[in-house]
Amino acid sequence: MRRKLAAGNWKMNGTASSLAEVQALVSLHCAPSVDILICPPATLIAQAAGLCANSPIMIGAQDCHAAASGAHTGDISAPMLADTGAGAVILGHSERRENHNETSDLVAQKAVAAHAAGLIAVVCLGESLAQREGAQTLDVIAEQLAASLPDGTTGANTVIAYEPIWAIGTGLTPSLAQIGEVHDFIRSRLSERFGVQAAEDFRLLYGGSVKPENAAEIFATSNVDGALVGGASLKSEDFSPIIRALE
Ligand code: G2H
Repeated sequence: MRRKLAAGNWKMNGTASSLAEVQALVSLHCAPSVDILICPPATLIAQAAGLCANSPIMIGAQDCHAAASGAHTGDISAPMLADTGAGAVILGHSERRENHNETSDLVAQKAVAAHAAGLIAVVCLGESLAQREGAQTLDVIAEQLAASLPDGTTGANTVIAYEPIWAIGTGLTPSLAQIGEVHDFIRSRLSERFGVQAAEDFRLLYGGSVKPENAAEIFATSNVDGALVGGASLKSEDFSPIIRALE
């Protein structure tokens, strides 16, 4: 039985005062029946992890370098993230793919680094609006899924997040049928590659304009095991009801 996961992606938002939101979630969710992951900016990981030290809430990062160390000015490696208290790292978010020209091959290399450091890789996939309108969605997802997951990927070390680019931060969400179609497709592709039993272990998150008002119906959709939440994860008063909708 897959444990549901509510993951928050703060993106490039938050300063020390935002740690009050982490503290609020720690207080509100002492014994959750679902997993909770908060991915603040790297500057806050250590402090956030400290606040969650005696809590089931996990702190994660939003990216890592593929190398463990070296001459990569400004980058942060997976072992460094683990050292600061992170338990997971988001990889291949469309904003990384677009703004930093990240390819699926690079995402796979980063996933290898994350796994080696003991981090759960939250690997993001998603089509653009032009690809959706061109009926290319499943082809794009198939290519990204195949190329972004390295050998050694399991449901224990990896979570898949489906985030249609056109739904990110726009307030637009796909229909429940569209979400279900892609999630069912991802599960079937995982079955082909890793086997039916192993594929059942993967958590498949939906991401893109998830909010308290639409969370319950999204979570009732086929093969949706949780959400990767951006804007609505910044405030505990928004993220907490999303967590509760999953419980
Ligand atoms: C998609 C999501 C979080 P938002 O990027 O990864 O952001 O919920 O703001 O659309």
